[in-house]
Parts: sequence; structure tokens; C-alpha cells
Amino acid sequence: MAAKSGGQINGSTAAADVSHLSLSNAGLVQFTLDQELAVYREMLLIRRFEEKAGQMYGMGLIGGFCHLYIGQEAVVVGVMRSAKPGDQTITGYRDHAHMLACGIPPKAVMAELTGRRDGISKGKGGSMHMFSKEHHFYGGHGIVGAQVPLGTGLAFANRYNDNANISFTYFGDGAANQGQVYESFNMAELWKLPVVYVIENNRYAMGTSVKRASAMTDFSKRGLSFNIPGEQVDGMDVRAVTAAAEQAAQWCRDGKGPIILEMMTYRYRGHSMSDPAKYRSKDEVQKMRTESDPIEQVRERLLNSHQASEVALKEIDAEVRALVNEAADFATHDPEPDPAELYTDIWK
Ligand SMILES: Cc1ncc(C[n+]2csc(CCOP(=O)(O)OP(=O)(O)O)c2C)c(N)n1
Repeated sequence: MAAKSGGQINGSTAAADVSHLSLSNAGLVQFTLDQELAVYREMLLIRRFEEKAGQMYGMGLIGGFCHLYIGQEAVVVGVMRSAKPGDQTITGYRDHAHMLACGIPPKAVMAELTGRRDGISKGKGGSMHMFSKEHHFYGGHGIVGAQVPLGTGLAFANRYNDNANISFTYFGDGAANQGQVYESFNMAELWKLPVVYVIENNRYAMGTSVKRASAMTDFSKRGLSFNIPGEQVDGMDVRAVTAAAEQAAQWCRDGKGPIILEMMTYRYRGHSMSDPAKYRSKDEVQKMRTESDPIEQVRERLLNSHQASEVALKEIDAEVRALVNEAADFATHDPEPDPAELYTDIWK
């Protein structure tokens, strides 16, 4: 690919400087009360939305694949706090939460799940293939790891157009073993592309644990041979996620190139709706729920510090539930796409 002078995309010939590779731990952000309440509400909206999607799938209202994000809410909510207008988000098939975090209305996401005409992809994409250029959300990808070169390409576009935006490219611990990830890392560092690679390490790729599939299990170090720094983050604590994301976003905005954040997180539900979950014990899941739940952590902080009352938090829950119920109602009554839509938005 040709070098470009405006955004100055050139391979560096200088000797590798590895001094930046030991990144200091970003610690915890201290939220104001308003911020604490905002992250609580955002995470709760994702959880209630996903619970409802699970119920609707069980009722046969959603077809095809459906991968829920329950347990991982702190990751996308914390990372999005460092985003500025125009920054892009791209992820795999476990994507409903990322869309909600990008500000896409719950109605449009739910109607996409039910395949209706007012879904964000006009009901033609379903759970795994949703997009919204307006919200700078670039999918929704079913091929494991495919979003990584695409997200790197979005960062290339930012560099090429000389804008201040960055690309948040999310992928799982399973995807981290795909070859195209490392081709992307090489180019991203070579051209100093503004991309935050967010590895959502939820410990399992379908039924395979990280230990069974990965020769080197510290994913924050997967960029070392490309000179890309990384940090391992408590992905269940939204304060830690926010602090790390702010540091990483600043790194990219300062023109220092790509960076990796490995979010240590956990999914409570099965991989998809048809997962018998025989690869882990119920105790393991229960332990994470009781000791590390991202929403409970904020709830307890608010209650223990007497900054919010049970009643106030119940009101937030009621408001969020109403929003999700309204989305579900809309998504069951909205008409299906016109058959003529079969011939639009396709490569001819
Ligand atoms: C190229 C490719 N290989 C295999 C699959 C089947 N597959 C779907 S999801 C998945 C596991 C991926 O796990 P991970 O990247 O950790 O993401 P998570 O589901 O945990 O969010 C696999 C192997 C696929 N969709 N694409």
C-alpha cells in the first residue's frame, strides 16, 4: 500500500524502541456520583436487554444465532467512556451491548433481533450482523477474528484522513489465536494506527477454556513482538476499565500507535442459546456472580457510601425495564421487511 504524506503513513526505519512496552497500570477512576449512576444505568440496560432477548429467543420470537453479553457489561460501558464523537466501534457476533453503548436505540436493536423492518439493519442482519454508520458502529461479524483487520482498516482511514478519531476493535480470547490478528498488529504498529484492541477474555471460546487453547495465556503481551504495549485489566470493575481505556485512548490520540487492553471478564450464560455448558461447573459461574458481578459492585458502592438509596436504585431498574419492555413490544409488532428488500443493500 502506498505511503501517504497528509496523514504521514510510513514504515519506520528507526531501531525499535521498546521502552514503552511496560505500561503502567492505569488504576481506578474515581467516579462522581452522577458518573457512578450513569455507568450503573448503562450496565443495567444491557443486562435487562439481554435477559429479555434470551426470553424472546425461548419464545421463538428471535431466530438464528444469539450470543448474550451478560456478565461482561463493565467492559463496553467502561471503554465507551473514553470515546469521542466519530470514534468507531467494531466487534464480533456478541454485539448487542456494543450497539446499545454506541447509543443505538434499544427498539432498533431488538427489532433487528426479531427480523423486523425498523431493525437497525432493516431486519436483514439479525443478531450477528448489525451496523450503523450513523452511530459509527461497524458490526457485528460472525467470522471469528474478521473484525480485527477491519477495525485496523478503520484506524487506517482515520490516519489517512488525518482526523483525531480512534478505532475500538473488540475481540475474544478465542479470536486472539487467529492469524489475521497478527497481520493486523504488524501493520497497525508499522503505520502507528490509532486502534485500541480490546481483548474480551471471558475465559472460554465456545466450550474451550483459554488454558486448553492458548500456548501463552497473557493476551496483553500478544503484541510484544510487534512493539505494541498492552495492559491486563480487571474487566469486572468498570472503574478499572474506564481508567485503562482513557490511558489507551490518549496513547492513540497522541499518535503513538496501537495498544492492547486485555479485559479479564466472564460470561455467565452459555456461548450461544444452544450451549449445554458442560465444560464448567455451576459453582464456577456462581462464584463469579457473587464475588465479581460488575453491576452489583457499583450498587454496593452506592449503597454502602449512602450516596443512593435502595428506592432510588429500584427506580433506575424500573425505568430501564420499561425501556426494554417497550423495545420488546415494538419488536414483536413491527412489520417484517417488504420482500422487495431482498434485492436492496446487496453487492451487484
Ligand atoms: C473463522 C471461524 N472459526 C470458527 C468459528 C466458530 N466459532 C464461533 S464463536 C467461536 C468461539 C470464539 O470465542 P471468543 O473469540 O473467545 O469469543 P466469545 O464467544 O467468547 O465472545 C468459534 C470457534 C467461526 N465463527 N469463525
